[in-house]
Amino acid sequence: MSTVPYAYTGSTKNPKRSLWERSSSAEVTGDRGDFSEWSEKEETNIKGKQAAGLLGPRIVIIGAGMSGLLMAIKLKEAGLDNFILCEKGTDVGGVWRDNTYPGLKCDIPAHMYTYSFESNPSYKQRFAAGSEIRSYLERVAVKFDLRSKIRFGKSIESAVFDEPNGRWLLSSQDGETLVADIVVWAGGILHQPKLPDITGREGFAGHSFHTARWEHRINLRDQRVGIIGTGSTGVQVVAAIASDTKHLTVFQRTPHWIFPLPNRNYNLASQEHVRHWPGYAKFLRWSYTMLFQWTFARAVTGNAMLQKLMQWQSQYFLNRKVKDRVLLKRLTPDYKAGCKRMILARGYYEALQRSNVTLVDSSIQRIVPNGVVTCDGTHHELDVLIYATGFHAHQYMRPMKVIGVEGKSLDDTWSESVFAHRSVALPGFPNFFMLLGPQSPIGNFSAISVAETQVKYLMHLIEEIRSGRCDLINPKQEITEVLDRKITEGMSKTVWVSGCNSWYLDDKGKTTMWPWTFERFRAELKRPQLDEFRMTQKSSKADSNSLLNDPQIQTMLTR
Ligand code: N01
Repeated sequence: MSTVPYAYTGSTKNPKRSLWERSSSAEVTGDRGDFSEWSEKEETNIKGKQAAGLLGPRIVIIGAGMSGLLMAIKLKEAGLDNFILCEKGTDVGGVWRDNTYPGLKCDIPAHMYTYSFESNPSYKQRFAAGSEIRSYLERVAVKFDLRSKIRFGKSIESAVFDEPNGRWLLSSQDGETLVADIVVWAGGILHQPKLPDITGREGFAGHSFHTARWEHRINLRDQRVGIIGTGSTGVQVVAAIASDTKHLTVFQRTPHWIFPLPNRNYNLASQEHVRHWPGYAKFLRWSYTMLFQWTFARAVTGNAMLQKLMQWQSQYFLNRKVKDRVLLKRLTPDYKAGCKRMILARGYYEALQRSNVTLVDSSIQRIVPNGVVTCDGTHHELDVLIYATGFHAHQYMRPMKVIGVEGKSLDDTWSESVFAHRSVALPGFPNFFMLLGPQSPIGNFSAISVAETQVKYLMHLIEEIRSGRCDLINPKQEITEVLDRKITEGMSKTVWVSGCNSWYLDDKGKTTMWPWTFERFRAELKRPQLDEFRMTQKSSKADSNSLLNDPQIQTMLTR
């Protein structure tokens, strides 16, 4: 196969520009022009498109999970083929690839968790198993012919804005440097497992692991298992493994509210309906979206009546499932429902009342080699310890180093708190975009709907670049500050700040979510208002490759 490098010859508007420039100077350690992943047919296609001026700017998408795949599909649809996805893992799927714990289910109705343009007739249940969603995403990657665009095992460690040349230089862990005109970070929110800071954790002598790194080789049967954490994940795990362990000890720091939305099986006939009638699939997606939009999404963003109704239903569910007054009291939260993310799950309360399960709500004092010691002095002997302790939700792309205009780093920009311009961009980081970034609507809602809104918005911005109206798009600092202030003010009405601790809050107690309804988010992101951005041309049209050798930049990258 030919491995002819495509030489970068000019600005993003130049139809003869590169597919992927691998810079040839000292900064780059990869071989020049090794396009071994590209088939000859693809190369011919690419050359044809280059000649026709169809390729457009070089775009790197970081992450091949749900939102990265979506971005890629929409770029392809728009004829913008000059992109790759860099995926640190070995397959697509993001959190659905990483999380394989027993009991993993989508905690919103799965027909709502599909792309609007691609239904999934194969779902077997309303709350589909994680493996079904993973298979769906794998199928989507094949159907939309994205796999050849994905560089698996490529973890991007830094992104530096090469200001003189108006481009981004991305370095991966294997020493390669990629050049991009546009970067779209699609790395997800809940992808960095958080282990608790408990004395003695390292000294535990049995098997221990985080739920997002489940050790399937360990057979839990005949083992004394402990699990720390009773959030959405812990509750699903407990319900699934309780009957498969010799003894299960559940360490609860705070009880969580559970909402009783029933699951249901989809039989073959119902799957066939979805397969053959696209209108029916759309109807299902729409009706669940409406249900969640008009209930949960409103209950948490200021509708006091709906919040009370949600809490009443959750309390009623708990009262019905737990008859023991003492246990009932220990499981009843003392904060408003929705303050922590509402759990939609079944089977947890039943599991807790099994004879081989113990709920422990005394605080953990320390972990010892053969178990956990709680503050009441009890020593809980364990063979296996599972951490269902959540994720570093406020890290976003970090620890990746990102350095923007005038050498300002992302760490400095976000030193007070994370924020974004309309959840997708950042002042001082031109052409660097995010999906599901800070201030995106999260909570009990479909992240796919959120990502679709953001991708549509970004496609308008990318079109400005592709068409040549500008090379660089950078949100105005002053506008972002005003928007950020409004969002912070809007937060005061949400239930998230009503007096509980959750992953919605950062370590300063600030939430970094969208505080209003999803409809408002969609309306505000319908199209970009271009006067919110500085749209400029590159000062230089010739790439040079000295930036990564700059000692100042090198210091920042190693800091
Ligand atoms: O994490 P969490 P999660 N000592 O942060 C406890 C999504 N999700 O993985 O409540 C003792 O909610 C902590 O206690 P407390 C969903 O968005 C989706 O469960 O802080 N305990 C809490 O109980 C969800 O919201 C799906 O007092 C400690 C738990 O660990 C998000 O992921 C399925 C502790 C952490 O709960 C995160 O859920 C599952 C310590 N030192 C999850 N540190 C699907 O849709 C933490 N805890 C498939």
